[in-house]
Amino acid sequence: MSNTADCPDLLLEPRGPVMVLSVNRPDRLNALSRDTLAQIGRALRAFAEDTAQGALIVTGAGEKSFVAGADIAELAALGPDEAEEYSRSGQAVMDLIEHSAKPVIAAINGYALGGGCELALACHVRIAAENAVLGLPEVGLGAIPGYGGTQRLPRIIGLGRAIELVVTGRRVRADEALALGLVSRVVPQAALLAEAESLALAILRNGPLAVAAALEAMRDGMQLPLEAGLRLESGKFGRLAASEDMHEGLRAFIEKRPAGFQGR
Ligand code: CO8
Repeated sequence: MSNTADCPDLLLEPRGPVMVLSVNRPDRLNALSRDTLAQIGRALRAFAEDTAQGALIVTGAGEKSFVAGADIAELAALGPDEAEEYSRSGQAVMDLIEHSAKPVIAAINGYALGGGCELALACHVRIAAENAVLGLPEVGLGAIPGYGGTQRLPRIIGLGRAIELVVTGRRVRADEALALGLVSRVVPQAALLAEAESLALAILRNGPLAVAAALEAMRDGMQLPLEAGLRLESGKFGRLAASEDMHEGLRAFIEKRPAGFQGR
């Protein structure tokens, strides 16, 4: 595991085709400073360009916290214009995650509060350890979620449930997060990274162009009326039919052999 001079608050560990990014600010429970967010942005751009890396796991270093939020000490010093800009720059990093053509999995290993929960919400898949605690407690600080929480939470768990969580600022434990659909699996803490890795490897056995197209169709389709979403889906289906991968996948099924996808 290494952190580079470029990303001192992150640990970056390639595990074969899966990159594990751990936010590592132990004295702040991995809270995100502006600089930490910029480092995550840089790491994401490097991941996007690295053809050896097919999937990313985002987690927190240590056993207590995924990410305990934005760094409250920094927020306390913001005026109105700065606060809006701060929110926009954090949202841009979350957008990079959500728009990744390669799957990004949040492995939530403890507190995922405020900006930490919003970081997890931007990931394509969320799995949690049994000790995970999630929530958007910003209203208790007199603020609101500013890294996409008011927008992504309702899209993921539905408006009614999201309103209740956001306006109470209530924290939920892993089992309730699972029941709400906020995470898709809960596993013992010791198994979390292995589970995230095997999920990533399962995705990587599929056609990468198809995975990217499916992620994009679901993400963009959620913003569209059903009819437009269906057209979006058909367009992507048609374009995939021009790929070697789709022909390989279909031929491999007929020939009863594993597919050898090339990403072309
Ligand atoms: N920011 C800065 N420092 C933090 C944060 C944080 N979010 N969370 C914890 N820390 C620090 C503590 O201050 C403490 O430091 P010190 O040892 O110097 O006192 C250290 O981490 C350990 O924390 P605790 O002693 O509090 O540990 P506990 O086990 O007692 O409690 C909790 C753990 C429950 C997680 C508690 O630390 C807590 O409530 N943290 C704050 C959680 C929170 O409210 N997060 C939301 C922050 S606001 C936000 O994320 C907004 C995002 C959108 C921003 C938009 C830009 C404008």
